[in-house]
Amino acid sequence: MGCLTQLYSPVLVCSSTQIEFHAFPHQSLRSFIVDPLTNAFPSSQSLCVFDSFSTCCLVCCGIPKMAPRTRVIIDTDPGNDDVLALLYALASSPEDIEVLLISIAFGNVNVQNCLRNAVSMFHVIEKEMRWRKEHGRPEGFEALKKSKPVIAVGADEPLGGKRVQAAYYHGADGLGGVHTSHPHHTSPSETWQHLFDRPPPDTVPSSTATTTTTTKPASTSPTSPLFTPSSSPAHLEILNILDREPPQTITLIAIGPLTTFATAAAHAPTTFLKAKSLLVMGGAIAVPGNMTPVAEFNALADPIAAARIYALTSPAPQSTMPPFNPATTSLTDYPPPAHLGAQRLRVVKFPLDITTPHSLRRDEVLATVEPLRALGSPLAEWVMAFTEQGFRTTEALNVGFEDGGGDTWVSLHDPVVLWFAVATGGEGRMMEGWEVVRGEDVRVETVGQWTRGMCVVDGRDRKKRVEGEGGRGRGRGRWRGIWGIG
Ligand SMILES: [Ca+2]
Repeated sequence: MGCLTQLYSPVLVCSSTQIEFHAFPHQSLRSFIVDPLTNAFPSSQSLCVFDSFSTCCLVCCGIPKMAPRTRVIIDTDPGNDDVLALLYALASSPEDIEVLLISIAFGNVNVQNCLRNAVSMFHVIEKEMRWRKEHGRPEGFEALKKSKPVIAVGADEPLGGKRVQAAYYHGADGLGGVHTSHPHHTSPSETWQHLFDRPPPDTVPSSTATTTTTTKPASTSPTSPLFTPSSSPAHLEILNILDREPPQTITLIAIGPLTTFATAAAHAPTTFLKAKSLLVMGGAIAVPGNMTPVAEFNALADPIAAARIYALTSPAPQSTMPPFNPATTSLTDYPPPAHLGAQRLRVVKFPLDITTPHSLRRDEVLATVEPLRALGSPLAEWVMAFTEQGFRTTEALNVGFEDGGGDTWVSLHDPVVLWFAVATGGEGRMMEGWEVVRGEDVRVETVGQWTRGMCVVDGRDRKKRVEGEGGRGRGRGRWRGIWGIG
């Protein structure tokens, strides 16, 4: 079943997580990349490239567009589909979404390559807006124009184990070699290489501080009109925002490994728990993984970070924490529940089960994006370059794509999460037409030789305890406390 997995603060006295599965309107996202670029035509009713997309989806699904604006922090490892997701968010209506911070971390490739891709994306957007203006078209990117996001650099290594990358799919540069094939669209090196240089150590906030007071910009490098670079570590920028904004108003979005969010949570858990919710692309529940037979990439890249984050959905976080090993993680345990307060983290998880079916076909791109490329759109040229590389890689790696051609498709894993954030206000309280199944229990394997990053789903029909019901011994929900596991 295509599903949306939602973990949130469990209602059980036990430590098990609870999950909701939602049927998802698959077809609605198929036009994700098509509509944005098509809508750049002056004939469109939309003033920005992606704005009418969400409206289109909601109309198609018969869902009234009533969600409030979502204020978000996005942690990302760009990456082909990361870039598409970011473009979608930044080109949405400012009434739907405000992107406060883009946190760049390792994942598909190392953090420097991810940073170059993100900064180059803004470089291309700048060129695209200029091109549209020169040709009498709406500039688009209304959310971006209304609110200039901060960009900060986060983790470059997982909390434990070796760094796993997805260069086999995304290319060594993370965007299918676009910096070699289309170097004119790459941000000048002086813009991205030193824009985020850290200040001298004596001006860096203490690693134990919960917040800093201001974003620390680089001093001498040229800046972008479209974003504010920060020289503060991304996890501190995340805590800055959560500290200064009212509780339960900021939605965190993870479309890469969870390392930076886990680091923020470890430094200041009570501040981190001020987040409204955390939307996570990652994991594979009832489908095979895309990196190993059982593991999805983001979960495999840092399962310890994922387990630490998911533990915060429990009233007893320690009971589902990964085994602490000072040799493999520098982060300490969370304080006891009494010190964390009553708030628990609400995690909405988007596993491969629901993201994979949201696909983009080559013939759709050729029919709608190619004409714009031919007219000279910088964005269309850039997007076509790395999506075409994605099609070719898909044909080379997978069974069933031997013939190539227009039927070849790639999945839009990360854009699904941003679509959800825009369409629902991050609430997850959707939606007519969605099926919801509650009460599942999902945990992440952190140490297995062949199962690292696997989502372990307790689908047994054992009875669960309910809130207020006591348990014998170490009994915890269906797990019954075997081996001391909650
Ligand atoms: Ca990603």
